[in-house]
Amino acid sequence: MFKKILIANRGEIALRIIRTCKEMGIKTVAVYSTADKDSLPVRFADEAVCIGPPVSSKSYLSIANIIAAAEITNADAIHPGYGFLSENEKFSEICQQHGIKFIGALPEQIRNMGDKATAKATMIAAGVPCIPGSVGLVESLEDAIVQAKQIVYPVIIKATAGGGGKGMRIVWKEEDMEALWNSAKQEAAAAFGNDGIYMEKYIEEPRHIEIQIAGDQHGNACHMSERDCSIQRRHQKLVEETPSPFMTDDLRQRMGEAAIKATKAVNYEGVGTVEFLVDKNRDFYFMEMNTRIQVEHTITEEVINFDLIKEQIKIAAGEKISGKNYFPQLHAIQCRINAEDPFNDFRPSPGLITTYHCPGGHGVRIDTHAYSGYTIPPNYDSMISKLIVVAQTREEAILKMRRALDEYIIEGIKTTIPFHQKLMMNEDFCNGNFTTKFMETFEY
Ligand code: MV4
Repeated sequence: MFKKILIANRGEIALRIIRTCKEMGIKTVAVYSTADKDSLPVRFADEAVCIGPPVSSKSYLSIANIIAAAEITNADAIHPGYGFLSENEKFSEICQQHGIKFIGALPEQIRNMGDKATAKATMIAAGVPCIPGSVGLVESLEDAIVQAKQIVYPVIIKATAGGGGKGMRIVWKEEDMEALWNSAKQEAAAAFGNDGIYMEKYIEEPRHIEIQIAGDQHGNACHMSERDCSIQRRHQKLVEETPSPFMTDDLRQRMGEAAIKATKAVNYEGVGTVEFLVDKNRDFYFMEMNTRIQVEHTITEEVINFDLIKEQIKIAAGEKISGKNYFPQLHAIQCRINAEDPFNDFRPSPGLITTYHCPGGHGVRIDTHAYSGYTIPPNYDSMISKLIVVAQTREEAILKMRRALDEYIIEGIKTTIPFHQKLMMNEDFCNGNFTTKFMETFEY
């Protein structure tokens, strides 16, 4: 087992990882930018190393600075958390070259799943259902027009280097293709330095349902059922829950099997997520595979009573997983509490937290690095807390979430707490009647 893990991240996830390391008897190294010198991960880690100024490119994204910090402190592994360098092929490879275990996917897995057209081709070959569309990249505008006719409009064109909606365009009719093709290519070139585009049939009003998976170094794989992440705004998830209110036992069985096929197809090592779109007929299609721990891993942990960070560390150290799948009996919901004004287009609201009081009680979990007197720097993601509830049923979980939100007091900044309070009272949400389009029409 590792003796010392460096956490190449900040905020709640850095703290989350430190907690598990402590429970496992593993020493921890926090790295921090000057903006984070007063943060809880820095206080709670055994050692802390400053790796640069607030701007991420010179600190949390600086491979050289992070490797130097690992060498100085003699860390034998690095946990990247989510975001930042967690799905960076080069970082995974450089860790390998320095004899430091990267607690995440191997470089070639990151590369192959990061290129969405390659990922899709891999999944088709493995027998995982995919959305009908182009085979590989679309070479030209003329080619796009020919293929779209075969696929039948509406179609969606997607940047192969994308994900998260960048370089993605919905095309409803042929006469719109040229302008949308050109703008997607331009956006992809600017954002990713790669303007490769592929095409699919556009699925209207889908649900975003993902399967948590794990694979070990010995070829074993298992799944831990689904999370419903359909409540999103501009590709930012707001609420996640498990099980999905749209799920059936049969669909879970089949999506779980497909996710295992995906895991085995890439000899996946570590914990990961296979994202699917599910249409109104409950047909499901592979969308992307995430080779990292996700923000919403918490709800899966609550329903299976299992520490996914611990599992990541054990898999990275070479331990075997049992290979049995998980079909939980509880219901968990997570609300992402962001330092944003939900009544002003979710505008970021960094600054000093003057009052902080968090809810508690049975079935309530909070993952946060916030405290009274903490100043949220303006340089990073605006998520400051995750409020998670777990209960016997979805109805009880919603009641518990309403109660917990009412107890949650954060003053000095604007937060998304009032948004979540309205959402938990919404009839369609409470009936499980929502798709990825929900936020486009939700008024509160
Ligand atoms: C789609 C789609 C409909 N049809 N693909 C959004 C981000 C990227 N991961 C893929 N996305 C989508 N791909 C086809 N063929 C709709 C979306 C989509 C979406 C997916 C999941 C969650 C929220 C979404 C919001 C808008 C569009």
